[in-house]
Amino acid sequence: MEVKVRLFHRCELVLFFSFLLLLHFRTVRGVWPLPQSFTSSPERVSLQPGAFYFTYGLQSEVTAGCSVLDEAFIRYFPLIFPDYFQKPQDSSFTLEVSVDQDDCEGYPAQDSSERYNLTIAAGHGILSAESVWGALRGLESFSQLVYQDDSGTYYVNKTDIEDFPQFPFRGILLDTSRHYLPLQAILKTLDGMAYSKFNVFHWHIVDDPSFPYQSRTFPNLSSKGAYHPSTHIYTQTDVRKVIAHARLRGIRVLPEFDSPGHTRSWGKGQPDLLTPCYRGTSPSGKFGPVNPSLASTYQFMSMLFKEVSLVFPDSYVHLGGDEVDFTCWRSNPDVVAFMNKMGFGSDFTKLEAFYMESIVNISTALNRTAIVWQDVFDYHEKIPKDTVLHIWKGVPAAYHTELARITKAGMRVILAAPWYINHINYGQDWRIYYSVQPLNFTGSEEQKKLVIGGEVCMWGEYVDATNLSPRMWPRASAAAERLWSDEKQTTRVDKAFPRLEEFRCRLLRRGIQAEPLFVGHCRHEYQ
Ligand code: CP6
Repeated sequence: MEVKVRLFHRCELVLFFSFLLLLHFRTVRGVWPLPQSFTSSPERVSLQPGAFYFTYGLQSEVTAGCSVLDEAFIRYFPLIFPDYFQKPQDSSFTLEVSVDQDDCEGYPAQDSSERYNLTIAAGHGILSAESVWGALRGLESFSQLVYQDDSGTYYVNKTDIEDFPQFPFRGILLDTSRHYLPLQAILKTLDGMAYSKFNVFHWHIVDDPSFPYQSRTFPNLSSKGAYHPSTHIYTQTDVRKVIAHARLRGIRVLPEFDSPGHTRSWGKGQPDLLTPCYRGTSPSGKFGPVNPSLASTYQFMSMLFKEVSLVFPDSYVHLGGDEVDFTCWRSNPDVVAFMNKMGFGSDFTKLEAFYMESIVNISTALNRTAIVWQDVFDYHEKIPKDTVLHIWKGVPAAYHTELARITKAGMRVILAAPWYINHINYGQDWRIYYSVQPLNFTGSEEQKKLVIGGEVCMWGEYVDATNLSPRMWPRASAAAERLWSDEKQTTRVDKAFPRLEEFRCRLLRRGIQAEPLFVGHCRHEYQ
């Protein structure tokens, strides 16, 4: 009798300690951003790089020859085994990948499934997904589960993951107009994005200071408008490389050609596009926004966006529409005459609305869904219903009002306002990015469904290739977890801290210069 009771006690203790261990593995070792459902056992399986295999499952619609996954297997091998050296092998491990749809030659899209299930057992793992894009997310998670002990042996714990993103749109904006970013800096950013499960590269490719996009239709735009006509441009080949690199990582490329404001550089290579500003009765020699009173403007825009739709495969295009200054339009007699002809009186927001509506219609005719900055809604609530509004105002906290106001009108939104990562502060500002609650605004369930995601913006006034990476990482990863993971499981910033520290060390190990969160060290420092 006594023996029985003692045994029972011992069992309880064992249970208790395995529970503690489980908690330990849940909170310390693991995957960033946190999977929706994650169970890990303290039982570990050793992995030997020389006897580790990726295979396609027998039921998989996608098999060898699928570029997205074949190339991902090659990429992930050294990420899983960072300092691989040949040792005698005695047991093998196979990660079997199965995908339901053969979407290997296509591009990731707004409605692509990124869901995956991952099970790790002795000797093998099973990764299943509806699409190759989901399989990529699962490979990333798998690569983050593998660790080394002090002797260098690799292990993975027995694990079950069921995972899918909270929001379908998880973007990063790079601004290549304020400073030119060399192609390598963009490609490296795409690598970092894949590690944090971001899926949209919003390329704010041109703006006032420079026009680096080399257009086939209008080559003068970059030959006259770029910082340098041949070294500071993105050729068609460069753009194709960016799109291909992104596709292989399940990342969409969303080009932005911002107008009618933010277009000073366009004027250098395209005469008569911008509005000549007047001082009194004569032109001052300065130029303002795109001239909305000329038919030639709309012909030019049609041709430019026709080209954009052929070069960029994504079905969304960003049309800008932010921060238009009316001073120059107001000064120009031709614009004022056009206002009268159109019956706009002296309300320049009507003129701006007319212009944006024309540009949105041009992109709709090209089968593109338009994304515009929220300014467009502020002066034109009747914008076509499938247009997506990009919320950038309301920093630091009033963006909830903006979300409520715009979704109330039934419009879809992307939230950028709380994630202006080009801003820097002393201390741990990642905590602010992490604590954003995109759905914590007053509104119906229907309204909440209209929040399709969020975006981290890296405006380029003070950023070029020298400081891009440490300013981006790991702070952007804090927003990545907010956009991927279940908000209820990721409320505690103090719990996120050791996980983000570990993830930051992983970024260093993978050659991404990510700044430290606080005092400390990584087992492998940045080389
Ligand atoms: N460039 C463009 C910018 C900004 C916007 N559009 C911007 C404005 C204010 C802040 C940060 C960025 N630099 N084209 C607004 C969307 Cl605080």
